[in-house]
Amino acid sequence: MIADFKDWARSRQVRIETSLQTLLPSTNVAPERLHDAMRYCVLGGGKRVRPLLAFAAGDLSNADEERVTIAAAAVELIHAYSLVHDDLPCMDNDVLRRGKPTCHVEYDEATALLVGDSLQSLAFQLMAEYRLADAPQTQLDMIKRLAQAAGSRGMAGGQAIDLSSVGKMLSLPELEFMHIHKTGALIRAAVMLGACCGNSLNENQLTSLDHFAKCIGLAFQVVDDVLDAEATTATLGKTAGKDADNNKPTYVSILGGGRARELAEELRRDAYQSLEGFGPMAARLRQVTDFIIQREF
Ligand code: GRG
Repeated sequence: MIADFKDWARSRQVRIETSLQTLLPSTNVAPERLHDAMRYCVLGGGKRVRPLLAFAAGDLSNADEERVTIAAAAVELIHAYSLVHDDLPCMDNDVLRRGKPTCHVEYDEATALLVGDSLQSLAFQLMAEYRLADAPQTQLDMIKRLAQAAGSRGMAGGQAIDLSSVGKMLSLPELEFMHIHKTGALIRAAVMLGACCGNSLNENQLTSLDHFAKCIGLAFQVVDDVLDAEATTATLGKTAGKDADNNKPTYVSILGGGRARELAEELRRDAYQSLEGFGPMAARLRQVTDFIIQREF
């Protein structure tokens, strides 16, 4: 019997928070204001879904938790950078994130740009600085995987498609293509990097895990769209109803809320199926999947 999910998740969230506190530059070091802003955007908020996925995936390969923590921190830094840049006036132009004023509101636009740049650089510095895998080639592959996930054929590319789709009617496959990149790529990287910190998985296992990660990446976005349409700003800690206000195509605008929830359930079933070959070692991944589908913010 594995310990309660809430206790496990809490302990991993504390672990990642503590590590990020240490890994981020101190506010006593110049340039103090930039470092202060970086810490403001990363610490003390967020569900830490991507680190939870990395820790849970690490169970499949008996990964060392210290190694997973660094890989998970790197992914979380990239995620935090993406939120800071996404909130800028030239992108989504939002004023509230994680229940606080967004970076450019609290500091200024130039600082927000530099925070994003610096968080992304720090992520790759960590990936190169710490030993994450026994074989150097595995570690290089991990760095490449994260770079691809963050770049123009991953998250940044998905964001470009998102920006160009405002006011347009997308087909379901087009919407899926956008989200596989914008949201899915980094979630997929979190899962695969967590597993790569441990013993090598065989090709079949890697393929199954990658399929699992694709399913939950999409499910995460479907649920995000439902919450954006149905939850309140107070619950979400970010402005609710933004997608409709910005005339953005979403799973809810294309399918309706009910069908979008059904799609999230279908993706959960598909994700569960991909984990069958891993047996009880995938128990945590199943729990994080449930958390992603059932979350309320
Ligand atoms: C600027 C290159 C660049 C990319 C931005 C991820 C992204 C691309 C934009 C975020 C906009 C958004 C709300 C996307 C929907 C899915 C998503 C990533 C939600 C936020 O992630 P959570 O819910 O946030 O994990 P917390 O705050 O819990 O970490």
